[in-house]
Amino acid sequence: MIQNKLEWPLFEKKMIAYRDSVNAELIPAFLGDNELDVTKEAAIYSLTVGGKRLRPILMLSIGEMFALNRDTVLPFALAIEMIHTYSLIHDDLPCMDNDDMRRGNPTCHVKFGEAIALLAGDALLNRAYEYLLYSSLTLGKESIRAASFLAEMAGSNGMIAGQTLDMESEGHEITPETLERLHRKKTGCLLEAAVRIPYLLTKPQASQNVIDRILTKYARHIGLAFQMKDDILDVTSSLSVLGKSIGKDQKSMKSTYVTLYGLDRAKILLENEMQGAFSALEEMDQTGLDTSFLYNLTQYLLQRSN
Ligand code: GRG
Repeated sequence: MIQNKLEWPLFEKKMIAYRDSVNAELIPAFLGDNELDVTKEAAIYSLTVGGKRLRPILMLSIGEMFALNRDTVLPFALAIEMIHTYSLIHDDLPCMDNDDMRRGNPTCHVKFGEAIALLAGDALLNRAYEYLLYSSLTLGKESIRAASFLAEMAGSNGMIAGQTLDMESEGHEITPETLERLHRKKTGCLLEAAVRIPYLLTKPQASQNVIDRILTKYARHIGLAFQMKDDILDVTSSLSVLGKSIGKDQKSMKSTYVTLYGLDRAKILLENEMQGAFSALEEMDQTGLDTSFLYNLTQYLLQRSN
């Protein structure tokens, strides 16, 4: 059993503090000294219309768990949110999922047109690495290694491979194995980067990689759980709560955990993944790390309504 759990109000207070600090630093990091133009305006629109900031919060809180200096983790927390936002802008484009609503607001291409939305995504992706590479000049070798890992997780064998499978799977039923592979890549890889990068930044010795193994286990379970929850919300929630169109997957004949297994079984699969995540946290707890915030965050993922 995990020893330390936070009282829920304290957890919420910490979540708000993390989210506020990300929100305060995200736009300055994206814009730098550059002048605004319509592409940057479109990118800033998508960065500021909402978003739970889950990936930066994972990074900052895990960084704290390892007693890392916040300035070491922050560039990664900001860069991963830029990459995540680029992926959502491109995912919503007419040539991909063709969505009108995201984060409770019109999607980037609805607001700014398709060409500018495409460029806004490109701008976010490039700025994320520009910002990281520049930060690495002072942060050193480990941060270059961590940036390379982020690129791998977001790249053509990671998130983009997942999106490719997603595009290919439209219009026909896929096997449960393909569905799992798709989501391990599309949703899971970026979450895995968020969970493992703070540890990579601690300059771990090869002999300590038991921690990395536990973090990987934790990340992979929350990755699948996150997607299962997303699929469940797609049929049980509403546009006003979720902030994006619902029932889209079924309309575009995409296989989801709900279409393949049914709602009740999808809920059981979600519960199993969450148990896997909690068991990884218990292993982490036994190494002497303070997993209390992560414990509550994992519960929050299970309970989230958007
Ligand atoms: C276009 C290369 C490319 C990739 C797109 C992430 C992705 C790949 C598509 C998003 C499709 C989707 C809705 C996946 C479900 C899980 C997910 C990533 C949801 C959005 O993440 P949240 O809930 O979003 O963290 P907020 O808005 O809170 O940041």
